[in-house]
Amino acid sequence: MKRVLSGIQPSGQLTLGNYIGALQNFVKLQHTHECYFMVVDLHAITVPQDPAALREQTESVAALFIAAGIDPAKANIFIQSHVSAHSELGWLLTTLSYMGELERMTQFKDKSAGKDSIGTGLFVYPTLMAADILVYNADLVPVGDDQKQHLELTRDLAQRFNARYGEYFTIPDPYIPEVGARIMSLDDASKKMSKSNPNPGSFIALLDPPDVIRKKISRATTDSGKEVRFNPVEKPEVSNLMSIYALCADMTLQQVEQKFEGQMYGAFKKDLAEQVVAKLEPLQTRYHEIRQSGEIHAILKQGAERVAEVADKTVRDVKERMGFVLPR
Ligand code: AQP
Repeated sequence: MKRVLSGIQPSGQLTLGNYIGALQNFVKLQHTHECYFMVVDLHAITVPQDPAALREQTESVAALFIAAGIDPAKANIFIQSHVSAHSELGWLLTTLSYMGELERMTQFKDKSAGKDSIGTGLFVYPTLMAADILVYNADLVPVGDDQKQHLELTRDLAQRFNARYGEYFTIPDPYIPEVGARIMSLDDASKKMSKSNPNPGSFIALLDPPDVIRKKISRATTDSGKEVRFNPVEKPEVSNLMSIYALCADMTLQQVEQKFEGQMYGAFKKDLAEQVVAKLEPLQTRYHEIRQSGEIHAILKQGAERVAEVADKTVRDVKERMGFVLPR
C-alpha cells in the first residue's frame, strides 16, 4: 500500500470547503492507502494564534476527522506537535534549503505582502512541511494548486539530501483526487472559502447550527440575474452555490440546473440550505458524541505513539548520515 500524508491547520473552524476538498477524500483514501492524517498545529502558529482558541480548535479538528468518517483503526490520526521528530527533521532540512528558493514561494509572498514585520516561521514553513512528508517517506501527498510549489521544494530537498548523503528519502508525488472541487467564499467567489477569513458570513463552518447555515446561505452574494445556471465565468457566485448543492445532494450540476429551471435564486437558496443542513447533521451529532466522551485524547495518543516509531527512526537515520554522534 502506498503511503499518503496530509494535514489540516487548526487555524479556525473547519469549513465546508475543508470537508469537500480534504476530509471527504481522506475518508476514501483510508481504504486503499496507508494514511497519515494530522492536525498541523506547528503550521498554524506561523501566524499569531490565541492559545485558548488554538487548543480548542486543535481538539475540534481531530474530532472532526473522526466524525467525518476517518477510522483510527485504519488511518493514523495524530497531532503534529505530539511527534517531535517533525520539528527536528524540519531544522535539519532547513539547513539544506536556500534563502532564494524560500523567497520564491508564492504563498509566502502572498501572506507577507504589505506587512511591516513578517514572522520567520512563515518564511521557513515549507521546510517544516517537507519534514512532515519525508519523516514518513510518504509516496503521495494530496495537494491543491497553492501547495504544489511546496511539494516541489520537498522533492528538491529530498533529492539534495540523497545526492549529498546517499539515497534515503522517497521522492513524493502529488496526489490529485478524482473529485476535487474548490469551494469559494460566500461573499466573494474569486476567493476560496477559508476558515481564517475574518468574516464568518464568508464560510459555512462544519459545526454551524442549522439556523446559522440558513442565514449564511440566504445572505450569500449572487449576481443580478435570475437563472440558476452553471457558468463559473459569467455567474461565479451561483455556480459556486450549485457546486455545493451538487456535492451535498449527490447530484450532477446538470441535474441541479434541471431541478431549478424556471425558479428564482430565493427558492434555490432555501433548498440548498436544507441540503447542507441535512448533509452536516450526522457529522455534527457524531462530533458532539466524540467530544463529550473524551475518547479523542486516547485516540490521538495512540496515533502519535504509532507514527513516532517511523518518524524517530527517520530522524536517527538522517542524523547518522549527516555525521551526528548518536547516543549509545
Ligand atoms: N475552499 C476550499 N475548497 C476545497 N478545498 C479546500 N481546502 C481548504 N479550503 C478549501 C482544503 O482543506 C485542506 C486544509 O488545509 P489547511 O488547513 O492546511 O489550509 P488551507 O488550505 O489554507 O485551508 P483554509 O481553510 O483556507 O485555511 P486558512 O484560512 O487557515 O489558510 C487542504 O487540503 C485544502 O486543499
